[in-house]
Parts: sequence; C-alpha cells; structure tokens
Amino acid sequence: MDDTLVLLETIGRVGVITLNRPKQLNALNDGLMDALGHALLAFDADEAIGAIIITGSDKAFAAGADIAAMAHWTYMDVYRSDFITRNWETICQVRKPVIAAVAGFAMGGGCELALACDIVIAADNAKFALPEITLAMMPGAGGTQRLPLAVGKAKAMDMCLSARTLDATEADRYGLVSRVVPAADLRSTSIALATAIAAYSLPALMSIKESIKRAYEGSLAEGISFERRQMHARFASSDAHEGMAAFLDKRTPLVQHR
Ligand code: DAK
Repeated sequence: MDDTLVLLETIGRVGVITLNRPKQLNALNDGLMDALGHALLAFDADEAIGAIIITGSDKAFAAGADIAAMAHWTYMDVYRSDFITRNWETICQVRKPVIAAVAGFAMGGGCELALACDIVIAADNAKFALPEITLAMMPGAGGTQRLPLAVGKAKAMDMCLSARTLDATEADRYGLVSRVVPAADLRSTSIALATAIAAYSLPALMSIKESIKRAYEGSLAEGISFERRQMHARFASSDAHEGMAAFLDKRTPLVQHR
C-alpha cells in the first residue's frame, strides 16, 4: 500500500486523514481508497480516538473518481472486480463520528465521499457537483441514493441530470453540508468540532450515529446495489469511454447516444 496517498495526524482524541494526490486534485483511485480505508479502520480501532476528520487540499477535497484510471475499463472489468463495493465503502463500517472538512472541489466521487461522512463542514470556496453525466457516466458511490436523502429529489435530479455545481452557500441551504466557514478557518473549526464531539462518551456517540443511520439506510443498501450495477453498465457505453477520453485529451466529447 502506498502510504503517501493519505497523511495522518492525531490531535488529542481526533484522527485527521488528509487525502494527498494534489496533482490530480485528489482524484480517487484504488490506491487512495485502499489507503483511506486502512486509515479509517485504524482510527476506528484506536481506543484513544473519538472522532475522525477527512479532508483534502485548499483547492480540492476530491475531484471525483480517477478518470484516467477508469477510461479503458470494460463492463466485465468493473463487474468482476466489483469496483467500488470492493474497497471504496470502508467508511460505511466506521462506527465513530466522521467529519468531512471540504475546501475547493468535491466533485463526483469526492462529493459522494463527503455525503458518506456524518458531518460536512464546508469552506466558503467549496464546490459540490455530481458531474458524471458530462462523461456519459453516472454517480456510482452512493450519490443517486444519498444525495436525494440530503437535498430532496428535485435538487438531486437537477444536480445529477444537469451537472449543476453548488457553491458552499447553496449546499448549506439545501442541506448537503452541516455548516459553512471561511476557508481560513476550515481546519481549526473542524478540529474544534471533532474535539468537542470526541470528548463525549464514545459508546453514546456510536449509538447515536448507528440510530441516525437506521433512519434512512434500510432501503439505501438496496438502492446502492441497484445503482452499482447501473454504473458498471456505463462501462459498456461507447459514449462513456469517449467522455473520459475527451476529458483526458482536454476536448469536447463527441456524444453518439450509445
Ligand atoms: N480524474 C483524473 N484526473 C483528474 C480529475 C479526475 N476526476 N479531475 C482533475 N484531474 C486532473 C486533471 O486531468 C489535471 O491533470 P493534468 O492535466 O494536470 O495532468 C489536474 O487534475 C488538474 O485539473 P484541471 O487542470 O482540470 O484543474 P481545473 O482547476 O482547471 O479544473 C475541475 C478543476 C475539478 C473543475 C476539473 O479538473 C474537472 O472537471 N475534473 C473532473 C471532475 C469530474 O468530472 N468528476 C467526476 C469524475 S467521475 C463508480 C463510482 C463512482 C464513480 C464512478 C464509478 N462505480 C461504482 C463504478 C464516480 C465517478 C466520478 O467521480
């Protein structure tokens, strides 16, 4: 495992995980998701940790799944390897509170990662989108299920079907984030919040988290399973391969509706 892909800090009872692929705007690939999952499980198992923060850089929380990695995958590749399910959802096993501290771009899989966290603190420069449709792809890490729960069907449809980007203020108004802070205060606010949470009784925190998740996750598993297979099928689409190739070539995709 490449342990440079996430940076780890312990601040009192708070574990901080910083996504660290700056040149790719923290685009999420298997290596990064393996490292993130490993770090999450380690902090979750650590008796001295009461809350966890996931953050990125000033410019990007994460700009989505790594398009360069996915561009040549086929349906058989992603179906047989169970892409995403295999190693991207470790965060769902974490019992301690997880805070996403988001500055800059939270696009695609990055937005989905934030949605999978328990609390989202947004810097005032944060941007949220599920722009997979521009690649003839679709959200595949829970976005079509968790986004409507967060913002409602109408806003979720708007974001997923039109690739609309929300700024931090809109994301706050729609309920996608918990609060917005000046970018310069993102780290200190997130650490202060995590520290306050981590001072409370851990079993009580875990019980509350588990109960709130129960409020909506009953049907979520089924929805995500359905979404995953739909997303895998995107790799059978020539438009999707053209969309990803066009992004990498920095040109407009030629959409043929196939
Ligand atoms: N993947 C790979 N590289 C990326 C990337 C990405 N998602 N986003 C940015 N980069 C790279 C760029 O290619 C560029 O690399 P170089 O050209 O320097 O080598 C570098 O990061 C800097 O990006 P830009 O030059 O584009 O920076 P800008 O500030 O001009 O623009 C941007 C920032 C975030 C607006 C832009 O980079 C952008 O539009 N990025 C793509 C955003 C996007 O479409 N994200 C969604 C990706 S699809 C699945 C589950 C989940 C998913 C898929 C499948 N399954 C269950 C199967 C999720 C899919 C997605 O997330």
